[in-house]
Amino acid sequence: MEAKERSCDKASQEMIELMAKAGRENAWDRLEAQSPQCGFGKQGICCRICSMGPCRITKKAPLGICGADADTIAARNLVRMIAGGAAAHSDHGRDVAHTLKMAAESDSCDYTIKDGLKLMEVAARYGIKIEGRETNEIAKDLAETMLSEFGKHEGTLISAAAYPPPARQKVWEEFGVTPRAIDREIVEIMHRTHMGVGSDYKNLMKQGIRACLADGWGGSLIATEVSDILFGSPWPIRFGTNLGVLDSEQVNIIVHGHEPTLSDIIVAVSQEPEMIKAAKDKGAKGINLSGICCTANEILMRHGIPVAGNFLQQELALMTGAVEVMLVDVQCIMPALGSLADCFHTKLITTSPKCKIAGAQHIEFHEDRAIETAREIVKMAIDNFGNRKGACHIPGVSERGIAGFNTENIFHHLGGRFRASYRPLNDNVINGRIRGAAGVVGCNNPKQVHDYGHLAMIKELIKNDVLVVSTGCSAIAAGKAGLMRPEAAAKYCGPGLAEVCEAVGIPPVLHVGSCVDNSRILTILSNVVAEGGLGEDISELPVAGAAPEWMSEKAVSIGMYFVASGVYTVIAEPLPVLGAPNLTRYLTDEMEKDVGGKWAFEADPVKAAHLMIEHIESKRDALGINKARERKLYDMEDRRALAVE
Ligand code: NFS
Ligand code: SF4
Repeated sequence: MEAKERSCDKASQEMIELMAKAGRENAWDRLEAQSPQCGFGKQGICCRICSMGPCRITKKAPLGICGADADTIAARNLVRMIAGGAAAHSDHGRDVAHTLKMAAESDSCDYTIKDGLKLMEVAARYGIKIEGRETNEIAKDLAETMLSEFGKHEGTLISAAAYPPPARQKVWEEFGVTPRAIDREIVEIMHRTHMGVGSDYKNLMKQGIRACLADGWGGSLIATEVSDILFGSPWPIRFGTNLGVLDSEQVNIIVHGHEPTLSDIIVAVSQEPEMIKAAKDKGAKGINLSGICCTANEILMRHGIPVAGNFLQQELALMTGAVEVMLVDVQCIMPALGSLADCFHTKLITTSPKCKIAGAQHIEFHEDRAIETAREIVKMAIDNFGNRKGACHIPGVSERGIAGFNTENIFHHLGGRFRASYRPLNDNVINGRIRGAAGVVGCNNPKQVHDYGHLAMIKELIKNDVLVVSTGCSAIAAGKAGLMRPEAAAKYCGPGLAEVCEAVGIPPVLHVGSCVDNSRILTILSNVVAEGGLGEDISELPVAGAAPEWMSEKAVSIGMYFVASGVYTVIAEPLPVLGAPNLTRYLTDEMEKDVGGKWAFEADPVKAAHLMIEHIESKRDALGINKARERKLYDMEDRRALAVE
């Protein structure tokens, strides 16, 4: 298969070709070796939950040995995927909450509270007393309250009552899916899907819904809020992206994975004058830090650190031969990196006790000696600079853009300096300049042409005046394609969206962070509802979601919490349920009656964009904002409202 059938990204094509020439294997080659993939797995109708099985559902054998049918088996498999995804996000949330507790309790901790204002806002939502108290006391109470949200035995999540619109909370209450404790919902999935517990697919899905809500409005939201408190809230910031950000003359350190606790400290340490001097002593021009996957997004949003690439570029980055250290924590790290790093001087370093990889060196990272460990790792990279084997091969391809948008600062950008509110956004949706908004998020998947699904979909959406917010590997794809430059508005947008973007100076695709930061999209939607004029519930908004190249269990949890929050969500690779007709009908149709949102599966990204646009227009019709109205010219007041510094 030719490189351009594998990726539409120029830098990646170059590296894929290089790998082929060098006889080195990557995810695309392994996909070919795995093909054809198992049809039972694909359709979700293989069960190996007990040792009477494995059972596969066929016409001849429509029931597993225990009597489970296709709907039961596929539903159990799907909710177990949600458990995996919700666990990954939420365990990350737990770890940052724990770091907050450490920062609050000790003055000598390497972490401090960087955003005191956000701390107050979040503490107030959690019902913590603020007046007359020290920052550290408030932070400690908040951290402890958050940590108890994971395992409490009574009540429901505080955040599920503190963030979503009241109408949304009522939908969940009536349907019986208001999340209780975060860990509890995940454990209950594992219980309910054990052999011989429930077989009613709808009742199984109901628990999947409750668990994903505990992720989106619980664990992930905690990860986002606490990261802002500890590492600083993002602010619009320029950045460079793609493999061309690597520099053959500098010591290259790539951080890869998800949690900001380590990477944020690496940012600080790699800028220390002694470290830079040490690098220069070894003949390098300096230290060049970059990121891959969501940990990249975390330090991009807060420090403008360049992004070397998204999920499918992790092997390609190593192949440059220019990476001294690739430092990984958890999630989306291919085991293949171990043997590939062995072919180069590159040191692959694992840091989490949760993640050890064959072929990698393990340097355990503990929050209580963060700076010390970070210095040790940066020094290893510097010492490794002289060990490169042969010439580096870095594609000369990179792009620039602006990232760093979040729930709070979109206020400033769309509201202007003197009108910090969502009013101008809502007004522009109501008057139709912006038709609506779409969240395009998620992974890469070698089954699709790398990045193509994201880019084709996003371009079609903005061409039709739909504002796009993006996270994760999708955001990286958009950044690499220049869609996060403010100039992209004139080039790619319909006239209404272009007008708004140009007046405000924002790109048409707003980078709102990592995958746990999909929680920011939830809080943005809550704010839009609260601002008024677009209905009472998220399900009434002219919005849609998509993960055109999804692959991970986290993406299933994310998709499901969007759907369960009332958002129509389209994905390319179908959920593994197509062998279960009733379950498929439930997810893609009937579920809307229960929670206000539903799934759609569409492989063609442009067709998928049109499904989203149709949905947005139908919501506009229902809101009564599509009736023919005089389109007033942009008056002075509007301009003032949109002006930024
Ligand atoms: Ni999200 Fe981030 Fe990328 Fe997918 Fe993986 S890095 S948490 S799961 S692949 S977007
Ligand atoms: Fe087969 Fe039922 Fe056991 Fe699954 S739980 S492997 S369907 S017998």
